[in-house]
Amino acid sequence: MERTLLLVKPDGVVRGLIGEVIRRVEAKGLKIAGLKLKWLSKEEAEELYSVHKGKAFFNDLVSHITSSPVVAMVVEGEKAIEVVRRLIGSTDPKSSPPGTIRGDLGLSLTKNVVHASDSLESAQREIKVFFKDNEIYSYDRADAFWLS
Ligand code: FUP
Repeated sequence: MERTLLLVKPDGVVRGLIGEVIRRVEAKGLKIAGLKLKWLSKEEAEELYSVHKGKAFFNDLVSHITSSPVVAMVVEGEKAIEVVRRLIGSTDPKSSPPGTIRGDLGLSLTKNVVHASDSLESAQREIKVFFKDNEIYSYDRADAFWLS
């Protein structure tokens, strides 16, 4: 099974959208294998966004993601990385399709409600920013039969 990192970003947390994001992950049939509230340090934020270092928007990204705690989830399922990317929608909420998390819940490019890993390599690196191995759990959903 594939694992990915999904974050409810500070704008999602302070706007009271934690439950709405988790609801969509659960309703889709994905499994939440890890879950925590964490306030990132500047260094952790720079590691999370290391691929964007040097870009014009890097400082704004780091400053936003460290402005309140975030909710971090390890989401597990078949093709979880691609499925969660489709669930969240495209980067800019203004043009993200209705039905997606960003399309339904936001307007701002930087404050775009959620973050999700975009590849296996980034998922493995990003999960380590938030979770130790023993904070990620294996268990079965009761409806697994109906979702496979
Ligand atoms: P995504 O993977 O959809 O989160 O998008 P990117 O990795 O391209 O961008 C990472 C974050 O940078 C997004 F949350 C939005 C933000 N961003 C800007 O603020 N300005 C830009 O021009 C591009 C991205």
